[in-house]
Amino acid sequence: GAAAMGMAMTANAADLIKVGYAQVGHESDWRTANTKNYQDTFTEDNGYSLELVDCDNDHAKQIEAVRNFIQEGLDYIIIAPIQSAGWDTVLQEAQDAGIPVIIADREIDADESLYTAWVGTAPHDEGVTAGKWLGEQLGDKEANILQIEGSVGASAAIGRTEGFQEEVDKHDNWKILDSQSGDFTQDGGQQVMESFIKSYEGKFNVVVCQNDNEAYGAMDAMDAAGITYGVDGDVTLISYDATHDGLQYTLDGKFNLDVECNPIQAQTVSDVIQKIQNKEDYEKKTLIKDEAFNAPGIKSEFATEITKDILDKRAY
Ligand code: GYE
Repeated sequence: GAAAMGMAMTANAADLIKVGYAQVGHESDWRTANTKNYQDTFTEDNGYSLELVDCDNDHAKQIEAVRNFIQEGLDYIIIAPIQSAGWDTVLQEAQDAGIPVIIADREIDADESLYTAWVGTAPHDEGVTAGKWLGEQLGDKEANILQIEGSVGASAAIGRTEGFQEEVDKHDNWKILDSQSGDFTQDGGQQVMESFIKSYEGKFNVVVCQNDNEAYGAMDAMDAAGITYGVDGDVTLISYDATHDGLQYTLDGKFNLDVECNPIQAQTVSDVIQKIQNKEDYEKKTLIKDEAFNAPGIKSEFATEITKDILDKRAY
């Protein structure tokens, strides 16, 4: 009847579910893919109007974006939290206004009663995977590690750092020589790697970058200094995200390992919203599953060998 017709034609603005997404920024290819995934999913055809705000990796801007969503009286607010701390006040404001909040992608340090649901990935597990893989590959060889962390205060960085550290602590002959933030950007990765090379040239055999873009920057810095990495090089290079380009470098043997983190989360968030709309039970927390990929020819209990087939299926 009328509802079906309404869906088939351009949706009536009043019928659309109004959703605000306070997005982290545009720091990485992962983020670009995540933004596109929301734009492709929260469409008018699917019954939504989407207001997506790029918060430029600025916590104050993100709080302001959420406050604006509350003031506009949107139906749902989605937040990909830049940092995990500092959310109590604005979440209370959303709750007082009766607007459900879904935390997406990253985690926050706030009581669960302050938000409706969470959908995201498990950075701590990703860090553990990287560490276990390295242990398996090195056997009893020593590891002198340089780590380029993600953005300071972001759960994606905190979790990866802690998970990896747990594995480092199990090896007497492993050492993290230094660990600095590259802010999840290619430029940041390059700058940190250049300064690491000045301080530690000849002293490291493992570089861990907490996302693919940082790893591209680190490769540029190592190339410029004549340092070799990857399966045929002196340095084992580990990255996180497993975006298309990251997996291409893995297939080429430039990355030894790329630990996946899946940015395709919008449909899962939409499913939660639809359940709330229909007054059905929904999951308070939904974890998006990840795996890990290593260069061809490397057998591992913790990662899959990358193939051209897997790469070709990776759209982002
Ligand atoms: O790894 C990085 C992005 O929050 C999991 O943020 C996400 C991270 C991702 O900028 O590339």
